[in-house]
Amino acid sequence: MKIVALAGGVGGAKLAQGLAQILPSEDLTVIVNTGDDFEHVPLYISPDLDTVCYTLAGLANPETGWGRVNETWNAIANIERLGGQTWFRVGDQDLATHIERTRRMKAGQSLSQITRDFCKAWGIHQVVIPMSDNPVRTIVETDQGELAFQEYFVHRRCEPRVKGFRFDGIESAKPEPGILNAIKEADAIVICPSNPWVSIDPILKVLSAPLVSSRHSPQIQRILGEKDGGEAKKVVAVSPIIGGQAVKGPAAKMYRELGIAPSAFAVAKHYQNLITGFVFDEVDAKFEPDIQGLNMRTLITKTLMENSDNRRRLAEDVLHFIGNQL
Ligand code: FO1
Repeated sequence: MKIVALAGGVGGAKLAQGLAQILPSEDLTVIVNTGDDFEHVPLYISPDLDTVCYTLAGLANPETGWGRVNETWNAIANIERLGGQTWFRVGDQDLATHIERTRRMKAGQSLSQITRDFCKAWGIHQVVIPMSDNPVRTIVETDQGELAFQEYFVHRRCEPRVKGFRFDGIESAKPEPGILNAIKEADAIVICPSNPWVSIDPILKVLSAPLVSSRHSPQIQRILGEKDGGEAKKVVAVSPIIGGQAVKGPAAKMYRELGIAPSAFAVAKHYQNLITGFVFDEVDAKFEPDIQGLNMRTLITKTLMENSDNRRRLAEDVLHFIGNQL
C-alpha cells in the first residue's frame, strides 16, 4: 500500500517512523511542514524536516523528540560564554546539519534537493519532501503582537495568548513537484498527529494553492477539499489531542485561546471537508457519534506513541482501517 504522510514535528515524526517500520521504503512518502523554519543566528534551521529525518534515521533524542540522541552541547556553551543567542538549543551534532544546509542553500540548492542528499547520508530510504521549496513562515498572532513561530514556541514558551496564524509566503509557495506525483499514486493520505494549526494547515494551504487545484486530477482536488472530480482519495487523520490534551506542544492551548474546546471532536471538525476517516484514542470514545455525524468513518484505538512498538501498532491500526473500513 503506497502512503503519503503529512507530518510536522514530534508526533508526526513518530507515526511516520511507525509507518516506516511496516511499509516497504518505496511505499512511504512523508510531506513535512516547513512553516517552523527560520533563520537563526547565521543558520537556516528546518526543525520539522530535521525531526522527521532524525526520527526515521533513529538519530532523534528520545526525551525531547527534537535534536539528536547522545548529543553534546560544547558549541552552544561557548556561544553562551561569548554572550551569543542560546534560547534555541542547538547541539553539536545538530549544528552540523544546520551549517551544511545553510551552506548548500546559499550555494543555490533547493530544500528538497538538500533533504534528498541528507536522507541518503543518514541512511533513510523513505522519500521525505519539504512541502515547498519556496519560503513559508508561520507567524503567530498573539496578545503580545505577531511572533515568528520559534520566537513564540521556544523563546516565549508558548505563553502569549494566540489570536490567529498567518503563513507568510503561502500565496506564492508552490508544492514541491514530487508531492503531487506521490499524492496521485497514493492509495491514501495519512494526516499524522501533528498540530493542526501550525504543522498541518501550512501543508494543506500549500497543496490548495490556486495553481495546484485548478489544473490537477480529481484526486488532488478531493484532497484539497474541493468538490469531487472523480474517485475520491482516502484521507485519514490521527488526532493529536487525547483526553482534551495535546501529547506534546501547544495545540490544546491554541484551541482554547481560539475559543474552541480542545478535543478529538474539535480536530475532526478541523479537517471535516477533507478527511474520510478519523483515528482517535479510547479515552475519547464518547465523541464517536458526534464525529461520525461529520460524515467520516471512525477508528478508536490507543493513539499514544511512547515507544517504537506502539508507533508500529498505531501504524498497523491505521493501515488496517484504510484497507478494510474506508
Ligand atoms: N524546542 C524547544 O522547545 N526548545 C529548543 O531549544 C529547541 C531547539 C531545537 C533545535 C533544533 C530543532 O530541530 C528543533 C528544536 N526545538 C526546540 C523544537 C522546535 O522548536 C520545533 O519547531 C518543535 O518541535 C515544533 O515543531
